[in-house]
Amino acid sequence: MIRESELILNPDGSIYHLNLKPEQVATTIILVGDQNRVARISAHFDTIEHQVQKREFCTHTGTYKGKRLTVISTGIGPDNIDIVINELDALFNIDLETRQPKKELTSLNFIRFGTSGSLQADIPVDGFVLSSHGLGMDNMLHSYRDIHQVTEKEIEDAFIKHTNWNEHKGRPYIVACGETLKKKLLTSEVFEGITGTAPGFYGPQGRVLRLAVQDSELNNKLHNFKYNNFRMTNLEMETSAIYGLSKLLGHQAVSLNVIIANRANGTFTKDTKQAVEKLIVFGLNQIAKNV
Ligand code: R1P
Repeated sequence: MIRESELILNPDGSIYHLNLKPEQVATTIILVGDQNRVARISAHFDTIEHQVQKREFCTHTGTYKGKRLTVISTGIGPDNIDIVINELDALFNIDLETRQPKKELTSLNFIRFGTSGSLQADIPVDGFVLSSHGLGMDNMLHSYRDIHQVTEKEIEDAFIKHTNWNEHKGRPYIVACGETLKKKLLTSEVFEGITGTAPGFYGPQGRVLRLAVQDSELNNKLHNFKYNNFRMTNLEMETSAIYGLSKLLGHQAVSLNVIIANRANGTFTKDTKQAVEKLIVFGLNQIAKNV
């Protein structure tokens, strides 16, 4: 039995941070960073059956073209992903009455609709990137025991060597996307590659305002890193954590990002709202058709 201090429920029986009960969540879940993006996605739904918000975690569940979907905001960063994926998994795979893991597990689909910075000049602002892998520079996954079962050690070692990675920043971890889900979402208009997940927006992504960074060449090294047919396409703050926890828990995850900044040529999208809207329309249609 999982104790009350470990699996925290609110007085109404909902799970602690997300404020959700099992019947309020669909098995296909869209994850976004920005809480205001949730209503922009559910504005496309045919119906909305449930809405709730606690802190940065805003959730709408409804149907799109007849398919039941949940969209939830994670806020920024891998630490929030730890909360969101664990609590969503618990809603399906732990009996909240008996506080025991269920014998029959439900596998969920997690699809991130995010914004991101491109590391390659030929992946332009307003373009879409599907993350073949999440490359975590954030350390979150190292708190879990069995990560070697889901991480790609050979690519990690090649990356550590290529970047001369500073061990004080912890070992980068790499996890592949959910292959079955990827096949349902990828089209020829989407770039594919390794997405770097950073534990911060400025220094951890090589942005210098007033503080010097530990490795001023890091973004160049990321730009040049290749492994077999894959290169690093983009940088953001959630994908590796989503991929790592999803795989450990037996779920499928794919991250789709629209590029709003191009770090290689210094450009920024003319209209962030429009760029995100384009991704929403593309992503929802792919889900309705194929997932
Ligand atoms: C930083 O501005 C935030 O934007 C990106 C990063 O991953 C980080 O969360 O994604 P979202 O627009 O999905 O939040």
